[in-house]
Amino acid sequence: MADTVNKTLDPQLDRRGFLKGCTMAAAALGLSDAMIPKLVEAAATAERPRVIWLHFQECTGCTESLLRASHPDLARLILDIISLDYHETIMAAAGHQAEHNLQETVNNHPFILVVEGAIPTKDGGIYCKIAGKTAMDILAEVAPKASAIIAIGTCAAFGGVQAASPNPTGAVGVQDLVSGKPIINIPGCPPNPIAFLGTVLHYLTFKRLPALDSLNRPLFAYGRRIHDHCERRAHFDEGRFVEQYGDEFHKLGYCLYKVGCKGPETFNSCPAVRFNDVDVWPVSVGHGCVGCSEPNFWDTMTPFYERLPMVKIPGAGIVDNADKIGKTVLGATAAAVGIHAAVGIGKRIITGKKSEE
Ligand code: FSX
Ligand code: SF4
Ligand code: F3S
Repeated sequence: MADTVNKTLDPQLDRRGFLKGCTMAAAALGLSDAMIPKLVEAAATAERPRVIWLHFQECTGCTESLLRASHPDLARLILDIISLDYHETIMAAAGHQAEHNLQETVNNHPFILVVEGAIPTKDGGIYCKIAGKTAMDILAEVAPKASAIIAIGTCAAFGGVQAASPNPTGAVGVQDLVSGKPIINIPGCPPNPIAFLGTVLHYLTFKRLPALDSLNRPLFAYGRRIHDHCERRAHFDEGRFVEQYGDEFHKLGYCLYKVGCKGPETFNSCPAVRFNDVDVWPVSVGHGCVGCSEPNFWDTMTPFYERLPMVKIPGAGIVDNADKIGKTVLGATAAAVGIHAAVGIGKRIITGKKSEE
């Protein structure tokens, strides 16, 4: 039954595409060129880990950005290095056969669990059901048997937009319910496919998960602040701002801080890795970052089109101030996370194994 999803997709990736994808992942991981052959070898020869991919409360944007991106090589590479045994959006199986596939892998094989979407916990979790079971119950059944869990997207990592106040369904992320397993968060709404690919390739090459930050995000992808790598940063430092979308300063590519860019408080690799073959990211096409990879961004980063609550902006030499802004708002975010974790959680899934790295 293994690999039922892969067989429904395109023909094999050619050598050129394979090498290109591995090279991109190596660059994202911050590895030197000398490490590329090791990565390529692992991608080509390592036993492909079985993956069960569960969908809960979300828009399927994570899957879309991963598999339908204008990087066909990237999508194909991801599907070449994992054995995707269960994925509700793209698997050929349906109904009882699909459920059988899920049980077969869960009960008989080691597997990595990927969760996309938040888990509603209010009223016994009735706001998301698949095959008659709540998302909470499915997670409670599958998570304890997984070798590791990847929460893909901000919904699975932190609850996502559906957790916005007043969070009517009690939506939470995987780590709010599951403990005792290695959990790696790959947030973003949607995340960059390279963050997922880099994580899997790191696992295959080095036999362990990449180093994580305090929010369980891989440091290689989330260790840098957007603002510090933004191509509009010189405009910020010089006090050249867009005052209104569509104004002359917008056309000149000035900094989007005053129209709401949350780059100073967001940690992600967007300016460096960018999206799709056209090599763009939100700020490069004229829209501020909304902080989509940060916990509670739906509450703490709104209104999206208003500037960060802060001090007045001097015309120049603002680098230090920008750094202070980031710290202040991140403090507020961390406090919000604490509150979020303390309330509204229906039940917790304890798996009994200690977390690893
Ligand atoms: Fe959507 Fe994924 Fe956003 Fe959530 O991405 S792009 S709502 S993070 O779970 O499908
Ligand atoms: Fe770039 Fe936004 Fe920072 Fe301006 S505020 S430099 S647009 S990240
Ligand atoms: Fe999200 Fe900001 Fe990147 S909105 S996609 S973290 S630029």
